[in-house]
Amino acid sequence: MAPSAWAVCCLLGGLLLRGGSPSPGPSVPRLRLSFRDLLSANRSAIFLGPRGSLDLRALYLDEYRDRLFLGGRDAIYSLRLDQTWPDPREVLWPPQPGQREECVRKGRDPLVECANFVRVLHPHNRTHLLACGTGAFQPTCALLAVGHRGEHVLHLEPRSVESGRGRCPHEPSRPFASTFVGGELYTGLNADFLGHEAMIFRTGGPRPALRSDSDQNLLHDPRFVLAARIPDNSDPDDDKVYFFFSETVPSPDGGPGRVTVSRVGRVCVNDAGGQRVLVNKWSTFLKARLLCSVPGPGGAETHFDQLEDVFLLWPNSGKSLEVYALFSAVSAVFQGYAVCVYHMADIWEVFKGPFAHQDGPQHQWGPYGGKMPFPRPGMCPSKMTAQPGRPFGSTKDYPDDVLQFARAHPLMFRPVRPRRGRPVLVKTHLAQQLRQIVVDRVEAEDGTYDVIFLGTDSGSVLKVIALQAGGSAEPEEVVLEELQVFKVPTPITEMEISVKRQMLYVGSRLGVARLQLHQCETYGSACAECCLARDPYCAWDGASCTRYRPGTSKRRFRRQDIRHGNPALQCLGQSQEEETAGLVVTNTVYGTEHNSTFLECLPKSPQAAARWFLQRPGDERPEQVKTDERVLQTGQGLLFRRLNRLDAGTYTCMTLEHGFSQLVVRLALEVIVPAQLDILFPREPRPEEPTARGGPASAPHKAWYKDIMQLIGFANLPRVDEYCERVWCPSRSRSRGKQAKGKSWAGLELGKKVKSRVQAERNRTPREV
Ligand SMILES: *[C@@H]1O[C@H](CO)[C@@H](O)[C@H](O)[C@H]1NC(C)=O
Ligand SMILES: *[C@@H]1O[C@H](CO)[C@@H](O)[C@H](O)[C@H]1NC(C)=O
Ligand SMILES: CC(=O)N[C@H]1CO[C@H](CO)[C@@H](O)[C@@H]1O
Repeated sequence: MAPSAWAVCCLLGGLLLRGGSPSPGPSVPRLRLSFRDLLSANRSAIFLGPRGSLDLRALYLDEYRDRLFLGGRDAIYSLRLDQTWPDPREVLWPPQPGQREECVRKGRDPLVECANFVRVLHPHNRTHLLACGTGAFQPTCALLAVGHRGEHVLHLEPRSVESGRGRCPHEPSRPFASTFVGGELYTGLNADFLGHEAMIFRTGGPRPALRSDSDQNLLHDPRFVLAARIPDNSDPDDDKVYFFFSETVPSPDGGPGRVTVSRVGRVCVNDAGGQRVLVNKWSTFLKARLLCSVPGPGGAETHFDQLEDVFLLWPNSGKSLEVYALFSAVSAVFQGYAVCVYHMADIWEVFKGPFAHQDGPQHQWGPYGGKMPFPRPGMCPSKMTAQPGRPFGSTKDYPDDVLQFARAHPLMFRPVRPRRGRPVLVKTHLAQQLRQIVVDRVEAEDGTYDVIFLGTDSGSVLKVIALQAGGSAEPEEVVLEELQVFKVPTPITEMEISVKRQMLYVGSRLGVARLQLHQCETYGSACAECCLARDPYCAWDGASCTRYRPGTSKRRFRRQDIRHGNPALQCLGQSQEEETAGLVVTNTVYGTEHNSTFLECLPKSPQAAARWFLQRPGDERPEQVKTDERVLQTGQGLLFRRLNRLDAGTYTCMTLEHGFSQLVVRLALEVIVPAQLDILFPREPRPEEPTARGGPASAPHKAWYKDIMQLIGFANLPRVDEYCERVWCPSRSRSRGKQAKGKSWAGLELGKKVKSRVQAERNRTPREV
């Protein structure tokens, strides 16, 4: 960008100095886009409902019907995805009559708790959704008619309203997870009014409801994050519902206090409970620890134990599901986040391994080494168990010793370790907290990349890739973009991706935003900029930065290098064009000797480190500028605290990023020495100068002259018009036509006067200059 005269004059005062030389790390986002940027570029759109806030609690992305369903406070919304955003439909669903009053009477907060917060939205069949809300502390479920595909219908079926106990929590905000499988709802929640009793429930089908055994102490103050059916193999009898949660357990080494650990738990879809023991209770529940840690100095591991969110990356056929999990670690001295990836196959292995066993409450945990009953506890009744002579067609047929064992050993001994044994991403000392994760697997020219979208507590989304350099353990993290999706800082509570639409749907309490996954032209209009962006979605097509699509016909012209982001190789022959296209011109700036002056250089990427070079008149080549007490380099440019006449010359600001240097600005600095000023503008006004009667009074205009002198100097008198143009041109072109001559022209007239004065002085005293 061209440094404006404004920048030169006006930045002198209010400079922000960054400590040290500016070389930000890779975890600084390469591109930061504000709420306004996103809206004005049509990158995002916002829906806050008719009352300015939805109090959003549930979001269901329905790709089959091309709809987005939102559960809010006393209302449900439906938005169409295939038309101009958002064309909403609303259904009001307040609590049952009298319920709000009863909720208040029981001591609950009338504003924050005593409403129907819709927390469950699942597809029921081709025309209906199942919706459940807190019902002002009386959970309620109902069927919601949404119409067939292509229709935009939304209404509650009044006769379907029924109790939602065990299907929806009482509280509007407590973590909770649910999934709908085969007409039944699986939930992990605290099901009682006081919120003490944590359970995994199955309700809603023809089978009797099934729940956790409360004597069994299966779950310790759990925070449920996700529930999903994940088939183990092609046998549907083997299907299981997995729950991801963290819990607070007694210290495993027998010490005092409690510790937080993260878990994956599961139950069989065809679990029917036991016949004599565990009647209407889960007979197949097992859980294992999810480990996510980094080795620290001296072999001590830093554990990330609080599970924040989970995203399931479903593979193309033939590959195992990958589980992306976002963890936090919060201690008095340290706050950090980590993303670990687990292969589903590794989770299955742990469930096939030894059970954790403790001889007594004071004993150490160890692997169970005794004789195992058959069928192995946790196994679903299937072809494997129902062999000839072994008629275990249902968990009701399981022998008592199997059920007793399952009851006493719900935990696996081995933890699940992440892919490559360590996180793919670790973030510490963040200004924000991370709340949500969504991942998109993207084909790029040089490979496949998992683009990670992280939702923060301040209403923004980080778009990140983690590059695994060949063989080395430490992945390289590249923060591509930071997108401020909501205008005000508000925690992001929901995130869903539509790969089909290349959109992210981002929810907070306030409402929901639709966000394009990429907008390649934002990176700039030059090949190098496109390449340095390292965005797997984008590539240089010979003319602009556009969405990369593998296998398109113009492939030959595509330039993309995510791994190294090296435009020197990718953009060979392209940068020449940019230079000759006149993207970088030399501008002249003026400073007064002994005064401060600022040369502005704003790299396009904050990841780039800026370097300044100076070529003095007569020098053969530029030399790097030496900074010291007098000459400071800041994040925005070069600050001369006290300008010296020897500082005059041509300054170039280059940025270095991934070994590729880019010329950002070239400035010719001219230094006006005080002697010149004194000759031109003596301290006392001269008698022949215009006075109050003849024109502008001299004393107030001394400041004007000084400003103009800073701009024009002596050496470049022909440029005075150019500079006046630059200083006044915005107001001039705006007022052109309306106001041929008037007050707004005063400055320009003044400039002309100065010019002739300068010329006169110059003729008189050339040697002194
Ligand atoms: C904004 O984006 C939407 C969705 O991609 C598109 O339908 C619409 O035409 C765009 N509007 C403008 C002005 O570009
Ligand atoms: C969906 O379920 C509702 C309620 O059970 C029923 O009225 C409706 O006919 C069902 N729709 C279809 C397409 O089966
Ligand atoms: C032209 C100009 O701005 N001169 C200023 C230089 O700095 C001294 C003191 O710092 C000021 O008094 C001048 O006005």
